This record gives sequence, C-alpha cells and structure tokens, in this order.
Amino acid sequence: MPNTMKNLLIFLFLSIFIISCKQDPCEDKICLNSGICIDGTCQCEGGYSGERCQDYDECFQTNCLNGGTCLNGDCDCPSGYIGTNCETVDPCLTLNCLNGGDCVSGACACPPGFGGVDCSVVLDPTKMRITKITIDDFPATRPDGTNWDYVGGPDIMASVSSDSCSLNEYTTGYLNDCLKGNTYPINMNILIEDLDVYQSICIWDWDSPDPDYMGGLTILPSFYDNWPTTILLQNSNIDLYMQLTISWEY
Ligand SMILES: [Ca+2]
Ligand SMILES: [Ca+2]
Repeated sequence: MPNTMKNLLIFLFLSIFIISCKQDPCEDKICLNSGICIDGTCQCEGGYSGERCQDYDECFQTNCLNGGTCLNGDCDCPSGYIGTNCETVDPCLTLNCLNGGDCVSGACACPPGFGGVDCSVVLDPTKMRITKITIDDFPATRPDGTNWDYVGGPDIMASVSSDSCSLNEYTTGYLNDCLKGNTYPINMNILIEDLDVYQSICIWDWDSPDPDYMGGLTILPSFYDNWPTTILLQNSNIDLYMQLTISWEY
C-alpha cells in the first residue's frame, strides 16, 4: 500500500474514533426545577434562571398595576392605590377620619372612645379602671374614741369590693403610721367590668389578723356618665375624704 493511502486510512480511523468518543455536553449537566439541558445549557421553566435554573423570581407572576413595583413577590403600590396588584383606588383619598382617627387600607382606625365609619360617633365606655386612690383625710380615732393603734398612726390600706366593704375582693398594700393632715396616694389597678354594680371604696387600719375598718363610700360607676378622670368621695361626718383616679375603657 502506498504511504499516502496508508496515512489516509489512519486519519479516517482516528476521526471515527474521536467522533464516536465525543462527550454529550448535557451528560453531567443537572437542570433544576424542570429545566431542560440543550447543548450543555439549561433552558429554564418560567420564573427560573441561573446556570442550573436554581434562582426563582418571586415577581415572575406578579402584575403590579397603576405604577406599582414588585418586591419579593408583593406589589408596592403608589400613594392612592391599594390591593394585591394595586388595582383599587384607596378610599383613604376621600375618607376623612375625625377625632384623631387614622385611615388604614381604606378604613378609619379610631382612637378609644370613638367609632363609626369616620370616627365621628362618641362611644360610651363599658368598663372603669381605678388606678389610684388618694386619701386626703381619715377618721382620727375609732368610733368609740380609742386610737387605731397603741403606738403611732393607723396603717392605711384600701379595698374595692362590690356591694359592701370587704377585704375579700381587692386590697392595696398598707402605709405605715399615717398622720392626719398628710395626703396619701395609693396606687391600685382594678378593672370594674360592669358599670351597673355598686362598688364600695373603703379604708382600713392594717392589723394582723384583722384590720380595723376605718370608713368607706359606695359608688355606682354608670352614674358618672360624663366619664370623669377623678371622682371625689367624702363623708364629712367621719372626716373621710378620698379621690379616685379613673380611666374608662371601651
Ligand atoms: Ca389598729
Ligand atoms: Ca401603726
């Protein structure tokens, strides 16, 4: 065989060998999320991108209207538009919330004590919270003229109870050796949930085991329909003067 022919045959043989060994470019390619490999490149399904279709655009199917922009799949709407796709004209453009109300997503959020579509309705409270009782004066002695304690002044505590004076429902701590002429504020926190139940506000000289009853006054919360923030209680027959600090709840 001539040399030229021989070389040609070797060339053909090698060419067939190389072609038959040529690697599939998609053989080692993994495309995620239903992507398909074509010529070594992942062709990704809708919304996916990246070399292996590993990235997803959360805004792919979000269509923000009226100039809204998509951020992490949610529409950020321009002023005046609300809704998932900014498709709704915000009623807050025309809704005027009164008495300090704020328009949020088309509705007025009213401050306590106000209601109605535009917060124009004045509500009646349904509960009364007593946050402080201030003792301005108290009986100097027991009704029989004897001192509250053998030594020092009375150790005053307060109670709030429905119906008559009682230590069974709500009591405060006591203040040591109170002196007439001084003012004694005592913090408390009691929520009266039914304004039509009489409440007795009473003071006691703390003694163990049985405190001495010093005096008390009864109120009907619903009587105070102008919703005051302080209520004066006084019984001048026994020199009992007290103030309640009140908040009303709705
Ligand atoms: Ca006593
Ligand atoms: Ca005492």
